[in-house]
Amino acid sequence: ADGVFLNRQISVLKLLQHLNQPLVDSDLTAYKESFSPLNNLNRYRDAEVVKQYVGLVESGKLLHRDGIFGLFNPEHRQQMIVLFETLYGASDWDTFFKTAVWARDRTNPRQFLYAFSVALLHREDCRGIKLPPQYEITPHVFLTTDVVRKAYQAKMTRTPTVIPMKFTGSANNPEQRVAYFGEDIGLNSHHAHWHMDFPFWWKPEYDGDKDRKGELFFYMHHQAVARFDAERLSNDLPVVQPLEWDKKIVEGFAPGASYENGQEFPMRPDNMQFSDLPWLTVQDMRLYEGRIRDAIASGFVRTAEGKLVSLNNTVGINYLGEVVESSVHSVNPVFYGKLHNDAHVLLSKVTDPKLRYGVPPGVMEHFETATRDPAFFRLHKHVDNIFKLHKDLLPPYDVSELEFPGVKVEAVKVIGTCKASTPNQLITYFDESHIDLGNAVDTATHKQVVDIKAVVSRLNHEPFKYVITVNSKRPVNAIVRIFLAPKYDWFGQKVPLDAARWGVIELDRFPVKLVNGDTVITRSSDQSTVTIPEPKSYPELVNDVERAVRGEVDFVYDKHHRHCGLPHRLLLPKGKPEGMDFKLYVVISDFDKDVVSSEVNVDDLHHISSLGYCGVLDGKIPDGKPMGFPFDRRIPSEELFLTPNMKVVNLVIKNVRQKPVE
Ligand code: CUO
Repeated sequence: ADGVFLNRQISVLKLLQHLNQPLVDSDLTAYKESFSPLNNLNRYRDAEVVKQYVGLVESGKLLHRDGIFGLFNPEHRQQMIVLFETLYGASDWDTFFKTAVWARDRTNPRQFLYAFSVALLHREDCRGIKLPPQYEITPHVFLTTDVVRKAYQAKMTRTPTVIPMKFTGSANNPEQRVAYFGEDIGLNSHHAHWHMDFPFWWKPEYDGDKDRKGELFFYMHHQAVARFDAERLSNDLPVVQPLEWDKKIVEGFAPGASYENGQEFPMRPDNMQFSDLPWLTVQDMRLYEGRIRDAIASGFVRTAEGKLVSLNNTVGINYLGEVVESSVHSVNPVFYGKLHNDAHVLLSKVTDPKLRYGVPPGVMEHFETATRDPAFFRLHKHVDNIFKLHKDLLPPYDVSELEFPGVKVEAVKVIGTCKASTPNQLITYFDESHIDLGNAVDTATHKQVVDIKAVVSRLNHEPFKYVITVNSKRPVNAIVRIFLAPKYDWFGQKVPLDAARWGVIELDRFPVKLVNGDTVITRSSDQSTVTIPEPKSYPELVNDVERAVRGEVDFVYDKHHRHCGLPHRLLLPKGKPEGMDFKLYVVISDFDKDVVSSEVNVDDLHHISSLGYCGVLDGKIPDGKPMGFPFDRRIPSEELFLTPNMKVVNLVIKNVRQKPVE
């Protein structure tokens, strides 16, 4: 990486340190005095928006620094958008960064962080810059209160400490068995970043066209639910039941965490019922959902102008995703409401719906924390069922859409790289990961650094590779799509393909060139295009850049770096100690038919990282097939479905106590 980039990268890291306290770094504080947005109005796309933001600051109307920023709170969000537009509209890096420094100490820290992060992720001149992990910038919202308390103790006594963090709940709660998944910090980070890359409040006038954002909303959450169900089956729990507006929310949840200002995240007891909020009733939810269901049944949505838009095609899901989420792109937010977003708020406020007790927002009201609550998956199962209704009304793929004439998958093998590996048997285990708590307790002015970390247990798996032998009658370009599905349901019954298909987990999707005759494709698990590698911890990242500045190491500049993506550790579901049966599906399709434009070249796609669940940041998603193809539609006949370009093999996933020897 060059000096300009390194300078930007280190500036960002410095800016986000100790966000709850005023900046002390002298390199940055210099800007605080020397730069003023109002004196530089010609350096922004929209001077009015800059004036609006400065006006908010000066009038004292901005959310207090000690307040709790909630993205679903319309006022908080509007303020954040004004700051975002100011930062995003800055005409060059210099203006952008100086504005950020100006805003940092004047804005609520998490409100600032959100606006700054989204602006950074979308600015052309910030491509490749790495944000530190969310859970190390604002550790409070990710950590349990007891860990934070212990961290303070360690700080007071200046004792370097490693504090074990347990999953919330107790063994009396069966849901506890899958807490390792919902509470995984990497999963929460992936989810938070997905919503930063595809904000529901993203306006059409911002540039960057957010290709298939509504469909991605469906698919990323659909996969999260499918994965949660596979984890549940791995732990002898039945698949998650959808929430219904009129039924009890059976599972409670106690986050055991506190906001930076000391207020506790509310706990929800078992069997709560949805109730009306002052501005939103449960009846509204039924009404909006009824309209959405009517739209699906009739095969079209009605736009705000009264036009009918057909859903009976491959783009129908995109319209529906925007409507259900509901994003600014919804064709008719007044008529269809904000079903999914409002459900997050209803759940978050369910213990104090009349706002009588000043209870702060629940975990469901922040994308950074939502997946901790089992109700997150129940809500998204409900939402997913709405999408399923639509997909089930589309005609099943016929053979001509499934087959790839002349191409036959001869053999599929999955091989773990551990010493004791058996073919088609993969190993998962739990390992330990450290979270740096420097920003939870350190004071920015306190020079003496005490090493304080939390240690959490995380699901991981042995590295493995797929070996796929394909025979082709001619040299041709292809896309390999790999999926995994549990073989048996909770009752121990074999799952028929038409039921299993909705629960398949996407493991990988990548282009290949097939030669005339046999091609042996070898693909390692860590190349997966649904996952991202483990992010570096905050101090590690700082250290790497500082060393690169001194010329000691090279800091790899990757323009295509993504923060969104399932943590690679979670690629495989846990499985069982005695081994759990899965089916692995390999589908080879015709690259030239699938890609969105003839200009997409097989050789140009290697930079794509977490395309599967996170799409792309610029331009069009190269793979034009509906997400989840070919499992997204009904499969009336297994025999007709499995054309020669597909193959299914049995796979066993075994969870062991200790990391196997590589
Ligand atoms: Cu991601 Cu409900 O959209 O959490």
